[in-house]
Amino acid sequence: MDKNFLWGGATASYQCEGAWDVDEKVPSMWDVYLHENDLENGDVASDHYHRYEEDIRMMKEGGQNSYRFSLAWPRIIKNKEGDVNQKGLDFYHKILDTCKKYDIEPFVTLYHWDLPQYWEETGGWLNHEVCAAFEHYAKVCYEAFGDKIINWTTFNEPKWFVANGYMIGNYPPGFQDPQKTMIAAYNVMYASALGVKAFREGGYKGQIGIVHSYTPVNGVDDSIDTRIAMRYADNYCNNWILDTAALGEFPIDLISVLAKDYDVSFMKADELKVIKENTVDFIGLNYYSRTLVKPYTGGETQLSFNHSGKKGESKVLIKGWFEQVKDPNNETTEWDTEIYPKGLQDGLIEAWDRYHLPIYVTENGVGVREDVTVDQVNDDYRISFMNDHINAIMNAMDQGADIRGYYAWASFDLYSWKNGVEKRYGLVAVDFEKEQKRTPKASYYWFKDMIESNGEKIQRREFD
Ligand code: BGP
Repeated sequence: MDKNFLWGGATASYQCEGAWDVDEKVPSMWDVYLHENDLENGDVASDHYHRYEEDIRMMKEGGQNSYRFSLAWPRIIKNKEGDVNQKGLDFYHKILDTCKKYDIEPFVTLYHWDLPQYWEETGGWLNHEVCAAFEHYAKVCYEAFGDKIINWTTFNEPKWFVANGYMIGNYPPGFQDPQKTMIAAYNVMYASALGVKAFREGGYKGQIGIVHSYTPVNGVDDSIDTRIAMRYADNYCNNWILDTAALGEFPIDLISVLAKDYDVSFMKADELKVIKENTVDFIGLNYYSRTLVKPYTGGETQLSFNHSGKKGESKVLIKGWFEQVKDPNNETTEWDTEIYPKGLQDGLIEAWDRYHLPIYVTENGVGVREDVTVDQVNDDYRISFMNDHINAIMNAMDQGADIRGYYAWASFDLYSWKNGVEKRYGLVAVDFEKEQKRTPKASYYWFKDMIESNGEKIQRREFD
């Protein structure tokens, strides 16, 4: 591996910081949604707000050279007028200075889903004004941190928060409405392009990209109907983010299909030009699994998501488009995520062939229930998961893909959105019951050895 390859873990502000109302932070849409619905929340989470020093030191001690995290918009911008909260900036300066102290390269996301509630109250991503507000927030961040950060990304996973928030309805704001989904998707991609534009115009050093929840698509067979279903699935899952961010264009066949049933007049020529002219420098791909599909011709759209950790609750069937199916030969987690490292290899090669941009694997991990009261969590399943996925990355690199980093999700245990803290991903165990005690898991030491061996410790194999 190249000596500049970035090895680290990733987190997100809402999922780890806690301190939800400290130092003049205003509520985010997630704070309000979870409080109002009386659901487990991230009020305290991993208390990274107060324990960042220990957390970043542990990254260094674990052999890592980078940390991917997000900035919280509601910590930094106080209101719709765009006033800046200096205390919010100060917090991230402390994080960045600690990264520097330990020689950890920051890899920073501007938006990991915590929209300020004052914007949600005006319609959130359905309100076009939020695009300009995002641009303002991005500019504030570039100005404040431009000399400390060289790796920026605009959004984390537009597909995931838009589909879940506006189509499936399991995330705030909880809509199940295709027209709203399209408007939110468009506004997010336009806002992302505005963020890229402001970065370039400001002449800041470094590079800017976007992070996508990548689910490469496979079909159950090679028939024409399955191939058509695969294209629908790829457009729904991947292309409206990656084509738009990397090539500057929404997939034309997707827009023409949608235009038959929905109003697409919200797409404006001058804004599409901004999207075309402000494509990203690199792409970040979060990989948990692929999407295996077959045609879905009968019945209505059915979408549901497993937040209970009881197998069999996830469903994705989109009328006339595709049905997501399971491969009975592969293992799945209790949350219905198929373990399929070959999908990462295939997906990386596909993304490289298609976009020819540098790629960072910005999240990869496995979420499980774990007893963290023991002296050390022996998470051999996580070690084997990471081994197989890093092997997939190496195979893709051998075939020419330009991959520059790998981030385990997550650096340490944190709050997992609607799944609460029982679904654990961390390299470091956090005992939420016991004063947030941090204890490295076996995977943390394995990751350290693997990084120190520069990847030599990975057990290599070709996938069938
Ligand atoms: C990604 C998100 C992360 C993280 C991860 C695991 O979609 O970027 O924020 O949560 O998935 O998902 P979950 O916590 O829902 O299991």
